[in-house]
Amino acid sequence: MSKSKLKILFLAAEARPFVTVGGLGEVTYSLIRALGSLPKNITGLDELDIRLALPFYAAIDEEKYDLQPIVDFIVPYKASSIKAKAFEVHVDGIPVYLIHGSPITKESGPIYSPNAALDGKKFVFYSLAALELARTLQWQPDVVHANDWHTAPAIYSLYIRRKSDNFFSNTATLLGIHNLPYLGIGAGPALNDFGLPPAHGSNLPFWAQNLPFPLGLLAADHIVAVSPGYAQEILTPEFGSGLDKFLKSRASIITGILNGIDIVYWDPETDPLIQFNYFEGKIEHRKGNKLWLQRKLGLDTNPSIPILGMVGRLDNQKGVDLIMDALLKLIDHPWQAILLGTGQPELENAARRLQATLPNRVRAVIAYDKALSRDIYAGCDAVLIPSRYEPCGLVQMIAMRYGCIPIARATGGLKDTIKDFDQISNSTGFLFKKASSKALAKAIARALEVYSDPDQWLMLQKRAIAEDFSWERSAIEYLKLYKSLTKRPVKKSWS
Ligand code: NHF
Repeated sequence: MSKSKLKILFLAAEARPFVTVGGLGEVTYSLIRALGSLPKNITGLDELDIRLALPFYAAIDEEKYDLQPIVDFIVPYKASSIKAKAFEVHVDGIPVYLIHGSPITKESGPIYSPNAALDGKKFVFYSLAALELARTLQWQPDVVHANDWHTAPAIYSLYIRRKSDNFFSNTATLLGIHNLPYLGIGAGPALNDFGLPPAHGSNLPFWAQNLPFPLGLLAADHIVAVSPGYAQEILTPEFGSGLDKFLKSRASIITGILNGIDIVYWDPETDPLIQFNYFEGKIEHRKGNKLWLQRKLGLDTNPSIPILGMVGRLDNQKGVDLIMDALLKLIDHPWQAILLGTGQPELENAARRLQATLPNRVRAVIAYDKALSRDIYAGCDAVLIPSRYEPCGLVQMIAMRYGCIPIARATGGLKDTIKDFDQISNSTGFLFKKASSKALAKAIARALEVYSDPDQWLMLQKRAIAEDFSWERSAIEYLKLYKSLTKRPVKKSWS
């Protein structure tokens, strides 16, 4: 007989609308919303009870939400304990718990802290507090779905306590990998202080036996990487962050499920932040956005010059350095470029330098600017995504939905979501293999050539816009996985 109610506790360091630093915040919100909106005839359940717990960061604006204090409880710490308090708020019908406690302070950063020790204490506290909260509420989750290193301690803790703690003895665990290289270095002492021992005797490499993410990966009943491509890549030395051999030993419980995008939030037809709304059938209206963008940034207002955009963190992972070198190699081609984001100071400076070198062609906007990012999707012709690795990537999916063509490195989720112009007649973008400025420059040159044929470019845009990146399909895959996990015996020793 199938279970009529399924209870999922979702843990992540970020979630829109409360806090979003990167893709994780976007994915958390849109995935739980998609799960929460699945109709009963699809879920086959009387109730899918999904709840989210978040740290109550200093950056969350209390005034904006109708927060209800619900319970006080404690989290064991060293020989004593730390007091915690939970507030509840509903977002699109989903209960969200904001967890307050002394390790979640202003000093421990608005969200992430450059101080690994403070960050470690904050996230281990929050992970364990979320479990204690469930216990205090007497709400027994069937599955705890944690994400990345910040919440991996909850998975490890469940593995340890399931042997003797009746409340959680049947709670299954799922750990999402959004960004493997961030292993939680610096959080080792906090694990120990909160009573989580190193996993000596396990098959984790010795150096990883006291790190949150590896411990979560060791303990989880199932692991999900955010694209099928990344699920394969993490098993290789190039992308495995030193854990590739260990992850290979767990390959049978690793699945890749592609992220989606919230197609209501990202919709050029209704987007209130862009100047001219449009849809596939009226794609020519994009031109107004392009001219507006050129004017806004003081570039030549000429619709025939292709604009290349870049939106996101200015860091090494994203290959921002490759963009600057590649553009300099393409000086003889017609283009304008807009780089938007913040990140590593040396890359921010390099972007500023590029603008100083090519003041008529380049704009480097070193800021987090939501409105300008929308203008870029709606007004640029192409977006550059030369990531060194990309677990899934959202920029390419959003860009395609706005008819902005991705020029991206063939890695992880980029490879899974973009069909390269050279290979397939139903292509949606341009892919290149090697993480070099030469390879990127070649891909840009290919795109510029296609751009010079307006009919061909239009066909490309129409195909890109027509791609379906909505969450429903992936939400159904997660649901299937949750259901299958509740049927498997939970893991009580290292495999
Ligand atoms: O899309 C959300 C995001 C991914 O590729 C992205 C990344 C961080 O690097 O899953 O997480």
